[in-house]
Amino acid sequence: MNYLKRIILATAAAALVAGLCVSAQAKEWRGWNIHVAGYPNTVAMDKFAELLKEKSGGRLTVKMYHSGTLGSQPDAIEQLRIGGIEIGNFNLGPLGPIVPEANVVSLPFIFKDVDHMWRVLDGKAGDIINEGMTKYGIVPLAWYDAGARCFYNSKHPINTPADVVGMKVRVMNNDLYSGMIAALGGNPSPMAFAEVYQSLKTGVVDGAENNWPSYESTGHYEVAKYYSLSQHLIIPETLCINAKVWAGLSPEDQKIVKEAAVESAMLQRKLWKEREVASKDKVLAAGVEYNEIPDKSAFQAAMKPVYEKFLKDNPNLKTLVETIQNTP
Ligand code: BDP
Repeated sequence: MNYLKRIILATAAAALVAGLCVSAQAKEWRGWNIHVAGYPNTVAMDKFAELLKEKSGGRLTVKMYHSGTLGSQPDAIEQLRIGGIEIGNFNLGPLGPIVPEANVVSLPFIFKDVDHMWRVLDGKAGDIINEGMTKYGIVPLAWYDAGARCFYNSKHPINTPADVVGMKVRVMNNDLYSGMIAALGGNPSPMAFAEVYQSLKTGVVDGAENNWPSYESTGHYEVAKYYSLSQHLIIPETLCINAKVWAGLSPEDQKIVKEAAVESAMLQRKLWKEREVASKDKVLAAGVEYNEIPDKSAFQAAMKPVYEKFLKDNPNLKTLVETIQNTP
Protein backbone atom coordinates (compact mmCIF):
# COMPACT_ATOMS: atom_id res chain seq x y z
CA MET A 1 0.00 0.00 0.00
CA ASN A 2 1.47 3.29 -0.96
CA TYR A 3 1.67 6.24 1.41
CA LEU A 4 -1.21 8.18 -0.15
CA LYS A 5 -3.59 5.19 -0.04
CA ARG A 6 -2.76 4.63 3.61
CA ILE A 7 -3.58 8.27 4.42
CA ILE A 8 -6.91 8.05 2.59
CA LEU A 9 -7.86 4.85 4.42
CA ALA A 10 -6.87 6.27 7.78
CA THR A 11 -8.90 9.43 7.14
CA ALA A 12 -11.93 7.40 6.09
CA ALA A 13 -11.67 5.25 9.23
CA ALA A 14 -11.43 8.34 11.44
CA ALA A 15 -14.48 9.85 9.76
CA LEU A 16 -16.42 6.63 10.33
CA VAL A 17 -15.53 6.56 14.03
CA ALA A 18 -16.49 10.23 14.38
CA GLY A 19 -19.79 9.53 12.63
CA LEU A 20 -20.59 6.65 14.95
CA CYS A 21 -19.82 8.82 17.96
CA VAL A 22 -22.16 11.51 16.74
CA SER A 23 -25.04 9.10 16.26
CA ALA A 24 -24.55 7.48 19.67
CA GLN A 25 -24.39 10.87 21.35
CA ALA A 26 -27.78 12.58 20.86
CA LYS A 27 -27.84 16.22 19.84
CA GLU A 28 -27.83 18.68 22.73
CA TRP A 29 -31.33 20.10 23.24
CA ARG A 30 -32.07 23.76 23.69
CA GLY A 31 -34.24 24.95 26.57
CA TRP A 32 -36.16 28.24 26.65
CA ASN A 33 -36.89 30.16 29.84
CA ILE A 34 -38.04 33.73 30.28
CA HIS A 35 -36.88 34.26 33.85
CA VAL A 36 -33.70 35.70 35.34
CA ALA A 37 -31.01 33.96 37.40
CA GLY A 38 -32.16 32.89 40.85
CA TYR A 39 -35.88 32.79 39.92
CA PRO A 40 -37.48 29.48 41.04
CA ASN A 41 -38.15 28.41 37.42
CA THR A 42 -34.58 29.18 36.39
CA VAL A 43 -33.09 27.16 39.24
CA ALA A 44 -35.53 24.31 38.56
CA MET A 45 -34.73 24.20 34.85
CA ASP A 46 -31.03 24.04 35.58
CA LYS A 47 -31.82 21.18 37.95
CA PHE A 48 -33.70 19.42 35.15
CA ALA A 49 -30.63 19.75 32.89
CA GLU A 50 -28.38 18.39 35.61
CA LEU A 51 -30.66 15.43 36.41
CA LEU A 52 -31.13 14.58 32.74
CA LYS A 53 -27.42 14.37 32.17
CA GLU A 54 -26.84 12.41 35.36
CA LYS A 55 -29.68 9.88 34.89
CA SER A 56 -28.81 9.25 31.22
CA GLY A 57 -25.07 8.94 31.84
CA GLY A 58 -24.50 11.97 29.61
CA ARG A 59 -26.52 10.69 26.63
CA LEU A 60 -29.28 13.30 27.02
CA THR A 61 -28.25 16.90 27.50
CA VAL A 62 -29.97 20.27 27.34
CA LYS A 63 -28.48 23.74 27.33
CA MET A 64 -30.76 26.23 29.04
CA TYR A 65 -31.16 29.73 27.65
CA HIS A 66 -32.55 31.94 30.42
CA SER A 67 -33.89 35.52 30.53
CA GLY A 68 -35.78 35.10 27.26
CA THR A 69 -32.57 35.25 25.21
CA LEU A 70 -34.13 32.93 22.61
CA GLY A 71 -37.08 35.29 22.05
CA SER A 72 -40.51 36.19 23.39
CA GLN A 73 -42.84 33.57 24.84
CA PRO A 74 -45.32 33.39 21.90
CA ASP A 75 -42.35 32.99 19.50
CA ALA A 76 -40.75 30.34 21.69
CA ILE A 77 -44.00 28.33 21.83
CA GLU A 78 -44.05 28.30 18.02
CA GLN A 79 -40.36 27.32 17.95
CA LEU A 80 -40.98 24.43 20.31
CA ARG A 81 -43.87 23.18 18.19
CA ILE A 82 -41.77 23.10 15.02
CA GLY A 83 -38.65 21.75 16.74
CA GLY A 84 -36.46 24.89 16.66
CA ILE A 85 -36.09 24.33 20.40
CA GLU A 86 -36.76 21.13 22.28
CA ILE A 87 -37.54 22.14 25.87
CA GLY A 88 -39.48 25.07 27.32
CA ASN A 89 -41.12 26.39 30.48
CA PHE A 90 -44.34 27.99 29.32
CA ASN A 91 -47.13 29.72 31.14
CA LEU A 92 -50.48 28.35 29.98
CA GLY A 93 -51.61 31.94 29.29
CA PRO A 94 -49.69 32.46 26.04
CA LEU A 95 -50.34 28.78 25.16
CA GLY A 96 -54.09 29.32 25.27
CA PRO A 97 -54.48 30.94 21.85
CA ILE A 98 -52.84 27.85 20.29
CA VAL A 99 -54.31 25.07 22.42
CA PRO A 100 -58.02 25.66 23.14
CA GLU A 101 -58.15 23.07 25.95
CA ALA A 102 -55.27 24.85 27.73
CA ASN A 103 -57.12 28.15 27.49
CA VAL A 104 -59.76 27.25 30.08
CA VAL A 105 -57.26 27.97 32.88
CA SER A 106 -57.15 31.56 31.63
CA LEU A 107 -60.78 32.21 32.44
CA PRO A 108 -60.58 34.72 35.31
CA PHE A 109 -61.46 33.30 38.74
CA ILE A 110 -61.96 29.76 37.37
CA PHE A 111 -59.85 28.36 40.21
CA LYS A 112 -60.83 28.93 43.81
CA ASP A 113 -57.18 28.96 44.89
CA VAL A 114 -53.83 27.37 44.02
CA ASP A 115 -54.69 24.07 45.74
CA HIS A 116 -57.88 23.84 43.68
CA MET A 117 -55.76 24.29 40.55
CA TRP A 118 -53.53 21.34 41.57
CA ARG A 119 -56.58 19.15 42.21
CA VAL A 120 -57.91 20.02 38.76
CA LEU A 121 -54.59 19.32 37.04
CA ASP A 122 -54.30 15.98 38.85
CA GLY A 123 -57.80 14.97 37.71
CA LYS A 124 -59.67 14.37 34.47
CA ALA A 125 -59.52 18.02 33.39
CA GLY A 126 -55.73 17.85 33.64
CA ASP A 127 -55.71 14.84 31.28
CA ILE A 128 -57.81 16.72 28.73
CA ILE A 129 -55.44 19.73 28.87
CA ASN A 130 -52.44 17.37 28.49
CA GLU A 131 -53.96 15.67 25.46
CA GLY A 132 -54.82 19.03 23.91
CA MET A 133 -51.23 20.21 24.20
CA THR A 134 -49.84 16.95 22.84
CA LYS A 135 -52.14 17.21 19.81
CA TYR A 136 -50.49 20.56 19.04
CA GLY A 137 -46.96 19.21 19.23
CA ILE A 138 -46.18 20.08 22.86
CA VAL A 139 -45.83 17.29 25.43
CA PRO A 140 -46.17 18.52 29.03
CA LEU A 141 -43.73 16.76 31.38
CA ALA A 142 -44.54 18.43 34.70
CA TRP A 143 -46.33 21.45 36.18
CA TYR A 144 -44.68 24.48 37.75
CA ASP A 145 -46.40 26.83 40.21
CA ALA A 146 -46.98 30.46 39.23
CA GLY A 147 -49.17 31.48 42.17
CA ALA A 148 -51.95 34.02 41.64
CA ARG A 149 -51.79 37.12 39.46
CA CYS A 150 -52.87 40.47 40.88
CA PHE A 151 -53.21 44.00 39.50
CA TYR A 152 -50.57 46.66 40.07
CA ASN A 153 -50.30 50.18 38.74
CA SER A 154 -48.76 53.60 39.16
CA LYS A 155 -52.03 55.51 39.87
CA HIS A 156 -53.98 54.26 42.89
CA PRO A 157 -55.03 51.15 44.80
CA ILE A 158 -57.67 48.96 43.14
CA ASN A 159 -60.52 47.97 45.42
CA THR A 160 -63.47 47.75 43.05
CA PRO A 161 -63.88 47.40 39.26
CA ALA A 162 -64.56 51.16 39.13
CA ASP A 163 -60.87 51.71 40.02
CA VAL A 164 -59.85 50.05 36.74
CA VAL A 165 -62.03 52.27 34.54
CA GLY A 166 -59.93 54.13 31.97
CA MET A 167 -56.71 52.46 33.11
CA LYS A 168 -54.24 51.20 30.48
CA VAL A 169 -53.27 47.71 31.60
CA ARG A 170 -50.64 45.46 30.05
CA VAL A 171 -51.74 41.85 29.55
CA MET A 172 -50.10 38.75 28.11
CA ASN A 173 -51.03 37.88 24.52
CA ASN A 174 -54.39 36.22 24.89
CA ASP A 175 -57.80 37.63 23.92
CA LEU A 176 -59.25 36.39 27.19
CA TYR A 177 -57.07 38.84 29.13
CA SER A 178 -57.93 41.73 26.82
CA GLY A 179 -61.60 40.83 27.30
CA MET A 180 -61.08 40.72 31.06
CA ILE A 181 -59.63 44.26 31.22
CA ALA A 182 -62.25 45.62 28.83
CA ALA A 183 -65.01 44.05 30.97
CA LEU A 184 -63.68 46.04 33.93
CA GLY A 185 -63.74 49.26 31.89
CA GLY A 186 -59.96 49.46 31.33
CA ASN A 187 -57.89 49.60 28.14
CA PRO A 188 -55.98 46.34 27.58
CA SER A 189 -52.53 46.48 26.07
CA PRO A 190 -51.10 43.08 25.03
CA MET A 191 -47.32 43.25 25.20
CA ALA A 192 -44.22 41.05 25.59
CA PHE A 193 -42.95 40.58 29.15
CA ALA A 194 -39.61 42.23 28.35
CA GLU A 195 -41.28 45.51 27.34
CA VAL A 196 -43.40 46.03 30.44
CA TYR A 197 -40.86 47.77 32.68
CA GLN A 198 -40.14 50.55 30.20
CA SER A 199 -43.82 50.92 29.33
CA LEU A 200 -44.76 51.36 32.97
CA LYS A 201 -41.92 53.78 33.49
CA THR A 202 -42.79 56.00 30.53
CA GLY A 203 -46.55 55.81 31.08
CA VAL A 204 -47.30 53.85 27.91
CA VAL A 205 -49.33 51.72 30.33
CA ASP A 206 -50.58 52.57 33.83
CA GLY A 207 -50.49 49.06 35.17
CA ALA A 208 -50.06 45.34 34.63
CA GLU A 209 -50.78 42.15 36.53
CA ASN A 210 -48.57 39.39 37.84
CA ASN A 211 -47.61 37.31 40.86
CA TRP A 212 -45.34 38.61 43.66
CA PRO A 213 -42.12 36.97 42.34
CA SER A 214 -42.44 38.40 38.80
CA TYR A 215 -43.55 41.81 40.09
CA GLU A 216 -40.34 41.84 42.11
CA SER A 217 -37.84 40.12 39.76
CA THR A 218 -38.65 42.47 36.87
CA GLY A 219 -38.40 45.61 38.99
CA HIS A 220 -41.97 46.56 38.06
CA TYR A 221 -42.54 47.49 41.70
CA GLU A 222 -40.11 50.37 41.24
CA VAL A 223 -42.38 51.98 38.64
CA ALA A 224 -45.87 50.79 39.70
CA LYS A 225 -46.18 50.93 43.46
CA TYR A 226 -49.83 50.02 44.07
CA TYR A 227 -50.30 46.25 44.30
CA SER A 228 -53.87 45.05 44.87
CA LEU A 229 -54.55 41.45 45.83
CA SER A 230 -57.14 40.65 43.16
CA GLN A 231 -55.90 37.08 42.52
CA HIS A 232 -57.98 37.09 39.33
CA LEU A 233 -55.85 34.54 37.47
CA ILE A 234 -54.18 31.39 38.74
CA ILE A 235 -52.32 30.00 35.75
CA PRO A 236 -50.14 26.90 35.90
CA GLU A 237 -46.94 26.57 33.91
CA THR A 238 -45.59 23.56 32.10
CA LEU A 239 -42.14 22.16 31.59
CA CYS A 240 -42.57 20.64 28.16
CA ILE A 241 -40.85 18.95 25.24
CA ASN A 242 -41.31 18.92 21.46
CA ALA A 243 -43.64 16.02 20.58
CA LYS A 244 -41.46 14.55 17.81
CA VAL A 245 -38.39 14.51 20.03
CA TRP A 246 -40.47 12.85 22.74
CA ALA A 247 -41.86 10.23 20.35
CA GLY A 248 -38.33 9.46 19.15
CA LEU A 249 -37.12 8.52 22.63
CA SER A 250 -36.95 4.93 23.85
CA PRO A 251 -39.35 4.08 26.71
CA GLU A 252 -36.33 4.06 29.06
CA ASP A 253 -35.28 7.54 27.99
CA GLN A 254 -38.84 8.83 28.23
CA LYS A 255 -38.87 7.60 31.80
CA ILE A 256 -35.60 9.43 32.53
CA VAL A 257 -36.88 12.69 30.99
CA LYS A 258 -40.17 12.47 32.87
CA GLU A 259 -38.48 11.70 36.19
CA ALA A 260 -36.06 14.60 35.80
CA ALA A 261 -38.98 16.92 34.98
CA VAL A 262 -41.04 15.82 37.96
CA GLU A 263 -38.08 16.25 40.32
CA SER A 264 -37.45 19.66 38.81
CA ALA A 265 -41.09 20.61 39.38
CA MET A 266 -40.98 19.49 43.01
CA LEU A 267 -37.99 21.76 43.55
CA GLN A 268 -39.68 24.63 41.67
CA ARG A 269 -42.82 24.40 43.81
CA LYS A 270 -40.80 24.46 47.03
CA LEU A 271 -38.70 27.42 45.87
CA TRP A 272 -41.86 29.15 44.64
CA LYS A 273 -43.44 29.18 48.09
CA GLU A 274 -40.27 30.66 49.56
CA ARG A 275 -39.90 33.23 46.81
CA GLU A 276 -43.51 34.43 47.12
CA VAL A 277 -42.81 35.42 50.72
CA ALA A 278 -39.35 36.85 50.00
CA SER A 279 -40.57 38.90 47.02
CA LYS A 280 -43.50 40.30 48.94
CA ASP A 281 -41.24 41.27 51.86
CA LYS A 282 -38.75 42.88 49.50
CA VAL A 283 -41.26 45.06 47.63
CA LEU A 284 -43.07 46.12 50.79
CA ALA A 285 -39.75 47.15 52.33
CA ALA A 286 -39.11 49.18 49.18
CA GLY A 287 -42.31 51.18 49.73
CA VAL A 288 -44.97 49.30 47.74
CA GLU A 289 -48.51 50.06 48.90
CA TYR A 290 -50.51 46.87 49.02
CA ASN A 291 -54.19 46.28 49.67
CA GLU A 292 -56.28 43.15 50.03
CA ILE A 293 -59.66 42.81 48.33
CA PRO A 294 -61.66 40.71 50.79
CA ASP A 295 -64.81 40.72 48.66
CA LYS A 296 -64.03 39.95 45.01
CA SER A 297 -67.64 39.35 43.96
CA ALA A 298 -67.93 42.56 41.90
CA PHE A 299 -64.84 41.55 39.89
CA GLN A 300 -66.22 38.05 39.43
CA ALA A 301 -69.63 39.31 38.33
CA ALA A 302 -67.98 41.59 35.76
CA MET A 303 -66.46 38.50 34.08
CA LYS A 304 -69.84 37.18 32.89
CA PRO A 305 -69.42 38.48 29.29
CA VAL A 306 -65.89 37.01 29.16
CA TYR A 307 -67.23 33.53 30.00
CA GLU A 308 -70.19 33.95 27.63
CA LYS A 309 -67.99 34.89 24.70
CA PHE A 310 -65.54 32.07 25.44
CA LEU A 311 -68.30 29.45 25.53
CA LYS A 312 -69.94 30.87 22.42
CA ASP A 313 -66.61 30.63 20.56
CA ASN A 314 -65.76 27.20 22.08
CA PRO A 315 -69.03 25.35 22.73
CA ASN A 316 -67.12 22.05 22.89
CA LEU A 317 -65.25 23.26 25.99
CA LYS A 318 -68.37 23.81 28.09
CA THR A 319 -68.04 20.42 29.80
CA LEU A 320 -64.38 21.04 30.60
CA VAL A 321 -65.21 24.42 32.16
CA GLU A 322 -67.96 22.79 34.23
CA THR A 323 -65.66 19.93 35.24
CA ILE A 324 -63.20 22.46 36.63
CA GLN A 325 -65.88 24.50 38.36
CA ASN A 326 -67.36 21.33 39.89
CA THR A 327 -64.01 19.96 41.07
CA PRO A 328 -64.17 20.36 44.86
C1 BDP B 1 -44.83 35.37 34.60
C2 BDP B 1 -44.73 34.04 33.89
C3 BDP B 1 -44.12 34.21 32.52
C4 BDP B 1 -44.87 35.26 31.74
C5 BDP B 1 -44.97 36.53 32.54
C6 BDP B 1 -45.75 37.62 31.80
O1 BDP B 1 -43.96 33.14 34.65
O2 BDP B 1 -44.13 32.99 31.82
O3 BDP B 1 -44.23 35.53 30.52
O4 BDP B 1 -45.57 36.29 33.80
O5 BDP B 1 -46.54 38.32 32.42
O6 BDP B 1 -45.50 35.20 35.83
O7 BDP B 1 -45.56 37.74 30.58
